[in-house]
Amino acid sequence: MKAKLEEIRARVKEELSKADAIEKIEELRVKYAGKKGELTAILKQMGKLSPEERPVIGQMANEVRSYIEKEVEAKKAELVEAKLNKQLEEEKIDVTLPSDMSPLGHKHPLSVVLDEIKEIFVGMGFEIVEGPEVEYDYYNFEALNIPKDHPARDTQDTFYITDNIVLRTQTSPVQVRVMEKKKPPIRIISPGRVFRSDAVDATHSPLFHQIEGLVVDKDITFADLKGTLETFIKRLYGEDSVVRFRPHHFPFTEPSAEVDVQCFSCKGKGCRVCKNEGWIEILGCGMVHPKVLENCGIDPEEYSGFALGLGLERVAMRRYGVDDMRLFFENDTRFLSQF
Ligand code: 2NL
Repeated sequence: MKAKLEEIRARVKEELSKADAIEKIEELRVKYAGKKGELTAILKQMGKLSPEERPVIGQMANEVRSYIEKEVEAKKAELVEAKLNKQLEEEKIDVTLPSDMSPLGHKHPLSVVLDEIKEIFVGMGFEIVEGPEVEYDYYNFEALNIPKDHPARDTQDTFYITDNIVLRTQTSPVQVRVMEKKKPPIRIISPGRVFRSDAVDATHSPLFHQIEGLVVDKDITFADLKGTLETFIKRLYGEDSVVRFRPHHFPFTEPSAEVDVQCFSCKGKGCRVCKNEGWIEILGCGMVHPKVLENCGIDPEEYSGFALGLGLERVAMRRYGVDDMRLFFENDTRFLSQF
């Protein structure tokens, strides 16, 4: 029996040294020291021993059992550590390596120009006001002195939602709403999307952006309009810009004008940029029509005002030399990444 115990101990030692997985070690423990293991089998035969032999063999069996348990635990710990070290080695990350650069986006060219225009007007004391893109016919047309038979109301130009609801064709309705609510002084710009049922081509889109401006106060004159717009254009196109006012007609202003800037490419001589005109049209403007003020509950005998409107796409096309408006709306990054 003694020899058998020695032999078990030797076999455990031998097998443990060969074991390379935690599961195998556990199997080993069960095989030798488990309830149905070899050691237990030997202990069951203790009854056959003489009373003198029993304690000696008993002690020896206990020693072998604790030897097995100790060695099994030690080997287990060794393997767990080895496994962890291997994992740590394999999953090592060099935190000092430079990372892949994720591509940075940037402002859309229309936003660049819009932000610049907003900044100029805010600098002159204007507030920025926005409003609904779906409007009542009343706010888009009626209040602005655009009569029922005016060509601007033609179904060719306006998207009708119902008989009296439209997609706004300009941002003036935002300003009408402000005049209705607020007593002058009023000094606002209203930028936003506007809609016209135009066929798409290089210079027309059914959706484009407009910026309108409105000033209403006591004693506002055409001189205020001229001064403000000259300042605006010089800030936008450079202090040496030459500006001219040309008589025009809008139903919502009287008198009305269009404002041109002398071609910055040929200085007025005529070239491809200005289509040989020498001048480039920038915006439309005028003194707010007394009927419009009245429609909004403002007494035209007490107050006067001026208004202006300009298209954002046109400004951006000139600024960046873009000859096709559609490029702004296609979101092709090969185009957009150039700005
Ligand atoms: C253009 C230029 C313009 C206005 C817009 C306006 C707004 C109110 C009252 C009076 Cl609330 N006028 N806006 C004035 C003149 C020109 O836009 O080319 N429009 C077709």
